[in-house]
Amino acid sequence: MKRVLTVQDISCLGKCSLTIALPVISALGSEAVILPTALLSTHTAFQNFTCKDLSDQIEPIANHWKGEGVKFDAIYTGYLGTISQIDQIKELIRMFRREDTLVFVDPVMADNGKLYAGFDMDYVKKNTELCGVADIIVPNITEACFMTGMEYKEQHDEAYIKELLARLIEFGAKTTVVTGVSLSEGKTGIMGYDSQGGEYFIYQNKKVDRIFHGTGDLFSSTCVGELMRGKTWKEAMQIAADYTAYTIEVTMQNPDKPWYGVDFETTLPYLMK
Ligand code: PXL
Repeated sequence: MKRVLTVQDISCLGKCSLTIALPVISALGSEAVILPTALLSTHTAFQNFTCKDLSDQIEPIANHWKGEGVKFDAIYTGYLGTISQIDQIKELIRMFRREDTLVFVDPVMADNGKLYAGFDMDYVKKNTELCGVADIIVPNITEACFMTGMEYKEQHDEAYIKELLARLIEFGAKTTVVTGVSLSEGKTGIMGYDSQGGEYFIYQNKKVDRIFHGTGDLFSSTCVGELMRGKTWKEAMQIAADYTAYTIEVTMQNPDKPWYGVDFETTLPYLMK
């Protein structure tokens, strides 16, 4: 069985980061090993959330694993807390990366043209460095704009995304995928570029005009799980985009849906098929 280390926060309530990564990766048949970077009462879209930084746990946990001879087939990072923590995660990757370990970085820090609460341009710079050591990165358009210095455009075309991809590739990841790409009216999806094959990939789905938290984490966790099942990056991205779109559609049909996340619990059986 493949073993995936996923490094991100625990938002106790909110359906995002580890509370999505753990069930999704497990459902897709890989062992999910978690390294919580912070403990929050909720995700940061709530008011008055509590947050306990867990940076001081990273090194002792990593050293214990090293002593146990633990090996990972993938290391998947998501929402991290602080600049110094990103340095710690880079060191963790250096410690555990083998030739065939997939390093998948979702540089979670912004959406809809804005940085999430608590992040600034120094954090962006540090997250960009982390992207540089990854095999695959999956920023949304906002994150890609902050990292590259390009203007954020809600309305965009293929040429604009190609320019974003060209600049992102310079950071060093082998495969770069921009999410939240809408190339025609009523559609949304992804556009990616693989620098080894020199190939672009576009995949579009029906767009739902409502933003849900945690959908980026659902997309990334599904990609990682599918890559571990042997899918190519293009297949994994397509499955993850379809699954995320389907989950949003199902959530919209639930009159009792919580405002803070999607009903991935209802759709997990579909993903496993
Ligand atoms: O879904 C991304 C995410 C993860 N973790 C925390 C967040 C967010 C998005 O807002 O606040 C704590």
